[in-house]
Amino acid sequence: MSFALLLTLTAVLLEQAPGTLAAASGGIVKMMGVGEGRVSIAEGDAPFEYSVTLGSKPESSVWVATKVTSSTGKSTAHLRTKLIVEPSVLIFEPEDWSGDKVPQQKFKLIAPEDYIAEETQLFFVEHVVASTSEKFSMQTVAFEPGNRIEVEVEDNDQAAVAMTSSSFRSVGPMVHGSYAVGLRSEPTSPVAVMISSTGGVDISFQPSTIYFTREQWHKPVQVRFEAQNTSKLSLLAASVVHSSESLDHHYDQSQCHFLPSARFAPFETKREVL
Ligand SMILES: [Ca+2]
Repeated sequence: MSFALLLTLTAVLLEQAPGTLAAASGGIVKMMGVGEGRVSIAEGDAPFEYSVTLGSKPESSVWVATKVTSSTGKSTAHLRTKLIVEPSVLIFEPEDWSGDKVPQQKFKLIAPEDYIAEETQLFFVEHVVASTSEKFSMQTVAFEPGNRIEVEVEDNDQAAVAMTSSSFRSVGPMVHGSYAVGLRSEPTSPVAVMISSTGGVDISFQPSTIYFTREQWHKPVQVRFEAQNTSKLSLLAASVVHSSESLDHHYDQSQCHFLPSARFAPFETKREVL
């Protein structure tokens, strides 16, 4: 029988679940602790738990499962990493009802910690039931307060290219300096950061293009630069300029945030060291 229920449940999960088609004779699936059906979870925080019970003792096993969809319509593969429901199925058996005892079971909504900037996302958790008991078939059952729970997942990541301030020293006619560049969040595609200078001083950079991938995005890269045969005045007028390119829109030039800013004066200092 379990196998038959599993097949039914799978079939119901694959189909778009009908709304709340509550027939008068149908059973009730109650969700407790979900208020009006809207909850909010911060990414990486403790799971949100709610209890499920049935309005009456069933005649046979009742399976309750969930289906997660996103308001943005992204693929299920992506959703699985953003909102997880555990366990995958709750099973209520008639023998769980003894005396006045009303069995309750819990679903946990988990928003796992990650390092990707996604902004706040809205998900829908829908419930489906499968049972050989007529009262608890998907066609007759009613959900209280409703079949669908809206789950807002608050993201705690911010996409940005961040850099340290530069240090430098002059050696004869040469001025050598360095600073570091890193990403604040994991990109969904490789990111190229291009470095150039303006202000009439020829500054060379090593490297002049930095590539960050999903594997090593968290390691800041040291950038060395040098200028030569130039005056203090022109050095002070020089700027280092950053631009970026990526298929991840957070890191593409049009939307990319640079911290503290996309350009800075590498030879500016309060101390008279030049
Ligand atoms: Ca995130």
